[in-house]
Amino acid sequence: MSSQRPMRTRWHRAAAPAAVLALTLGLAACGESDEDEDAAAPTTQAPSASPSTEPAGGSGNLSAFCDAAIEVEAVFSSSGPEGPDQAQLEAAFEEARTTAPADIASDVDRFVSLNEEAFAEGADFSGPPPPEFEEIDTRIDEYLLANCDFAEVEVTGTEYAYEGIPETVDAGQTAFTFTNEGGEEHEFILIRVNDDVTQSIEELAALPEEEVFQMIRVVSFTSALPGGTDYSFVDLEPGRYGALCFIPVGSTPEAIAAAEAAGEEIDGPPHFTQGMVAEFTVE
Ligand SMILES: [Cu+2]
Repeated sequence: MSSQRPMRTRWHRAAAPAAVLALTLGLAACGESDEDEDAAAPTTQAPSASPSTEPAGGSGNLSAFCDAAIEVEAVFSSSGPEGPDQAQLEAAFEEARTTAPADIASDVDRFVSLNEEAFAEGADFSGPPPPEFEEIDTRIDEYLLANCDFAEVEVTGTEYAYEGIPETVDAGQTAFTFTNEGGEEHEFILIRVNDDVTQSIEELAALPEEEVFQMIRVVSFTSALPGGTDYSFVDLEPGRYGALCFIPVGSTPEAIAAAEAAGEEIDGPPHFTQGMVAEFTVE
């Protein structure tokens, strides 16, 4: 629960493409971030002029809320290293807030507020998210899974493979549930390969960053420690998709904690080079 690694949570979705790149290059993605606990510190709740100061409680339009949740994730996941587009993000947040059913409205309101505070303060997202954020995020995810009419794909990760990814998946709104049944941390990074690209997912993963982002886009970014589960909600369009894990071999929770305490990175080869990579077609 509290053992989520900072870089691997939805709180850091905005930084996910950058993390992919850094890990592709074998660089430290988030090793130098122990002194920024003030980055996400809550400010006093002074009302601002933003439209997000309305009280919690939306229209209760479940279908529109499900759409909005997918849009929020899409805005985060599709952003480049510079972070998400602020106008798109604000619009998606506002749609989620104003359509949230009563059962989940207060969580959505707080989720949006925490994000807005972090962005307003220029948070670099390299520190751990507040525990409150993780709890709210999980409640919203579970609500979406139980109430939205999403197709569901259940994926498990072990050393070093994915299981449960079909060869073909129907286009449309889809919930991916990623459960880590292994002994190391794993991630499930979902990418859409551009139509004119023929390279394998492994070949793409090995390319320099300035090349690969001309050839793919990140659809979602999910990770879990051993025994953990995380979710992503996406609207799949037809095309070629890949899933891959950049976590270095040897990333047990104990090794991760020891490396972080020492200010070091685990330097094993990325899991995708050991077989933790998959490809499927959406049609
Ligand atoms: Cu892995």
